[in-house]
Amino acid sequence: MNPIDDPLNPHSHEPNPEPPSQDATFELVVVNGRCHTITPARLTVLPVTIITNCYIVSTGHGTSGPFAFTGTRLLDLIQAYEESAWSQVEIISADGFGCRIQAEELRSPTDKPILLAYNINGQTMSRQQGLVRLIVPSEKDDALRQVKWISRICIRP
Ligand SMILES: Nc1nc2c(c(=O)[nH]1)N[C@H]1C(S)=C(S)[C@@H](COP(=O)(O)O)O[C@H]1N2
Ligand SMILES: [Mo]
Repeated sequence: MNPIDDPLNPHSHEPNPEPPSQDATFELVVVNGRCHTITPARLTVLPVTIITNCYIVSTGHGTSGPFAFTGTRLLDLIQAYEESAWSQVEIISADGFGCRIQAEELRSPTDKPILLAYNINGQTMSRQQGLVRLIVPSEKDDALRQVKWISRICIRP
């Protein structure tokens, strides 16, 4: 694959403004290959985490925020389903965008954890706003890790 087309090696670009579909359900593939269907409603019954004062920092079209995001810690979702040892996780959207996160980063203690967000400023996030959206508060440029419209999460050994 041409590296420029690899969703896990995202490059600076104009973000897609429109979701690839209306359905916010995504697939979670665990290390043994089993696939779980995760709806936003399923996420809301996992432990709730709120992070405030988040900015989406885009070099292309400026900074937006501050936002408060409510969601499930990515680590909490993984721990609810994964029984095998794992070292990294891939988060992919249906418009061919995504990122890879290492276990060490997810496990290191922080008051602003990486989140699968379903609310923004106390309201249900619209599909256009990214439902379900990966929020990586530590990211400071390009917003390349703030993946909108997650369609698949793949946990890797
Ligand atoms: N699925 C998806 N997520 C994405 C993108 C995209 O094109 N597709 N673009 C990224 C980039 S480059 C930016 S700058 C932000 C833009 O976020 P915003 O639409 O909330 O401003 O989304 C990020 N997440
Ligand atoms: Mo961006």
